[in-house]
Amino acid sequence: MTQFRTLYKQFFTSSPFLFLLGISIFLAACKKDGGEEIRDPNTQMVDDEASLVTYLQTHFYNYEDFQSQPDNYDLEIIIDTIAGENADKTPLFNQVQTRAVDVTYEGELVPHTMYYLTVREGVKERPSKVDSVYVTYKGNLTNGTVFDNSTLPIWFNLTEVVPGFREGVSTIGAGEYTVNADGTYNFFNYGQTIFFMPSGLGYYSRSQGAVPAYAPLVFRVSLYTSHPSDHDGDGIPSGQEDIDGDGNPFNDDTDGNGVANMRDPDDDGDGILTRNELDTDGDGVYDDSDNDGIPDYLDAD
Ligand SMILES: [Ca+2]
Ligand SMILES: [Ca+2]
Ligand SMILES: [Ca+2]
Ligand SMILES: [Ca+2]
Repeated sequence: MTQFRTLYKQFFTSSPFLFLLGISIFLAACKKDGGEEIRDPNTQMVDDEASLVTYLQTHFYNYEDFQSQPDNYDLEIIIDTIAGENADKTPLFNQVQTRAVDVTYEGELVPHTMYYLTVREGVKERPSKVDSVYVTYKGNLTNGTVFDNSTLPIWFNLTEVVPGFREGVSTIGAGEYTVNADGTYNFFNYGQTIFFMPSGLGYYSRSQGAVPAYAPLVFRVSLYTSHPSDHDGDGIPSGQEDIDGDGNPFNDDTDGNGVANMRDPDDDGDGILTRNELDTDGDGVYDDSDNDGIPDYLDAD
């Protein structure tokens, strides 16, 4: 029998401070941070990679519990060292997948690798990297220190979190829920993941609370539900303003005005707002007046 996770849905809970920095760390990085020379991200990535691999090889999670109780949504993801009576456990390293993520540093793309482990897939669609997600999470350093933990779910917009968190959460699907008479929700069949990021996908040279500078981060996340965001209010969800379909809506700028389409209410720069030329006949299909295969909102002529 399925054991539900019963929770209040807090749709308007604000994000904790820790995640609000995020994206612009590299973009805003100057040569020095608090008087210290900022480390070269290419070198740092190699060091972080070594720390993460060691962590993954020497730790395991309670995969046996998840195998034997697939319907128990009260199970917590527990990570422990492979030692003593746990000496025969399968290391995380044998269970992870990798994802390549480029980070822009001083105008150059620096390749990073993050690791992720899907504990439960989740039955619903995966969020795009710019959707809003309703999650619980626990963040720890590779020495085991838990630096942040939310046991009650909160909403994050994935554009406002560190890149590794955005990448990690978008690897799993959301779940389903039923509503109880008392206003609580039962969540089930939701995705759960563990991901492991080099500092370049976290806070890099900044220390934040219990997170020291240049710290690789480990997160355990449950994704209960998600919904698409429309950052520029033009009627197109931000995830669908990924025109080149590379999974990254931050790098699409049809009119070349320096503002990504997901934040540009006039995507083709023709002076007509996207929302006023998207679907003027209201048939649910984006208009293409000159039939050239380019919808009007992306077609300046
Ligand atoms: Ca939009
Ligand atoms: Ca794109
Ligand atoms: Ca737009
Ligand atoms: Ca336009």
